[in-house]
Amino acid sequence: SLFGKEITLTNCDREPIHIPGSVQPYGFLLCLDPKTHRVVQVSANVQDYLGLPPQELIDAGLDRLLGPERLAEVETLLPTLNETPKLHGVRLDHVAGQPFFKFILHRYDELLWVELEPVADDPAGAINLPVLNTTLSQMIEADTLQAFCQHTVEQVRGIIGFDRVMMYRFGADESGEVVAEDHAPGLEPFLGLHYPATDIPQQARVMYLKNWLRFIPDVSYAPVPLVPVRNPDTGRPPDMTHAVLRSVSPIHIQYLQNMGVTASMSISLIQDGKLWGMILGHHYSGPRLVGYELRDMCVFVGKTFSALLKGKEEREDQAYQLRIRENQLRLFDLLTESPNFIEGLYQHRPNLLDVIDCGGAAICFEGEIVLLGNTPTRSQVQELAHWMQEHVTQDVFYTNSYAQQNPAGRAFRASASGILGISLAKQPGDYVFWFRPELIQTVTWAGQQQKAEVLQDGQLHLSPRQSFESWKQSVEDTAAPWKPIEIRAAREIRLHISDIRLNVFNELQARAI
Ligand code: BLA
Repeated sequence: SLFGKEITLTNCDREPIHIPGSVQPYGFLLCLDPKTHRVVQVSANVQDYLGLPPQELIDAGLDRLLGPERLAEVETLLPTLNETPKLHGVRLDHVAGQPFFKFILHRYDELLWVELEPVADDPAGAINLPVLNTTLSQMIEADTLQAFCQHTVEQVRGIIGFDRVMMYRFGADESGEVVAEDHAPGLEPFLGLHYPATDIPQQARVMYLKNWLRFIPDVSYAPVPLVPVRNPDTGRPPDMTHAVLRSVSPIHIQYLQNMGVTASMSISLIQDGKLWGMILGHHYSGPRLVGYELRDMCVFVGKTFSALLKGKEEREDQAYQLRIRENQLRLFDLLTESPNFIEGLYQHRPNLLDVIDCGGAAICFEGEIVLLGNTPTRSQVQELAHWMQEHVTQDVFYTNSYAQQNPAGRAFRASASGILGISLAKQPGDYVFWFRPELIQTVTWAGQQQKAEVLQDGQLHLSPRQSFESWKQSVEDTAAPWKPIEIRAAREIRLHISDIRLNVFNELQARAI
């Protein structure tokens, strides 16, 4: 085993997935010395592709595979390489009857990497500019974040033809949620499912920031070792961060197999240098090879998504802000028109529930309590108001985990793990509250009926369904966080209420005089 005795959720982060010393056999690779261009290491399956024993290639030059013309082509490319893989299509002249190979070339870890993939699809049909153009138009024109994600997964599924393509979005705690998906008819939907942060360990996330695409055309492949496994210069296997054939972590292979996945592809989505999410492709009915150009097109879509994302999110925020503002203004009108202004907060629409996304709201006013929507009980709200009086000095208070501040809050975490509260000016004990339910009450998750089995036959049994328990623990007592625009809206409502009360007070005074 990789770690000796035990694989746990925490030592996952330590598996050195960048130096597996082996490849996936849908192609083969050569590592060259950057100065001499001689082969330092080669994957053992060169034998299957070219009928050459790996030992025979060690220390050889590319002239062993290529005739003078093609050799000259490749030789001019080699000095220009960096860590970004470059594609070059080449026929291996010396090997009779061989098809075209795609040469995928890059430079990394003091080596020149030459990866060779036999041509998998019709190269003429690979890059389809009209399709790409339509894809781009749809992505640019999408006017909600949801539509943007949905178009993107549909386009990627159109390109690669997998059974399922999902948009997987990370939260602040690095857990993830399937926010859009496109799948073949008859498959169980994954939309809305949540998975814990530990399903994608840290070192993998770091790697996915450097390398936009992971492709596993055959999940049941047998890894093929490099010969020799260690680079004689460094004494360790070479760093395969940018190698397309990099062999996948056996732990993750097990995870995919437990899900019934037979081929997998994922594309990074990056915002401000951070992993925002990933496009995940699953195929279930056997191996599925996707040619390099089509994979590159998927990377193009991923980069386009990443570039457009900020604009879409800003637009989404603006739309919400507009909705808040409109409801706020209508609420303010109602407040002014109501004979007892506090009635304006709850008796009509819009009311408190419409202004800010929440599950419920409460008003504590001159000893009365009004409840709206999904809330704690009347006496619990009363206690909350007491707690606020004792512990909170700010005019606006918010938390997405009240139970962390006051353990008594656990009793009503289902309806109010999140609390946004404003004190009504001057009057002690008068508050308006908005409540948000515990996240766990509102999410769909994989494996409701199953107990998490961490160890099975001494092996970690991995699947999204099994790993849910650990995610659940990490979000106990927690609601979705309050957004800055919501907090600002609450503050404005507070100011407006105190304004009205001041006006009423002034009018009364004026009449008294
Ligand atoms: C990698 N785990 C991954 C990847 C994904 C997931 C998307 C990226 C690699 C890929 O493209 O397949 C997780 N895949 C998911 C999730 C869904 C999915 C959540 O389809 C939901 C539908 N994994 C674990 C645990 C460990 C672990 C507990 O669940 C560690 C003990 C390890 N996951 C793990 C490792 C990798 C990984 C090591 C890196 C694989 C590699 O690139 O070599």
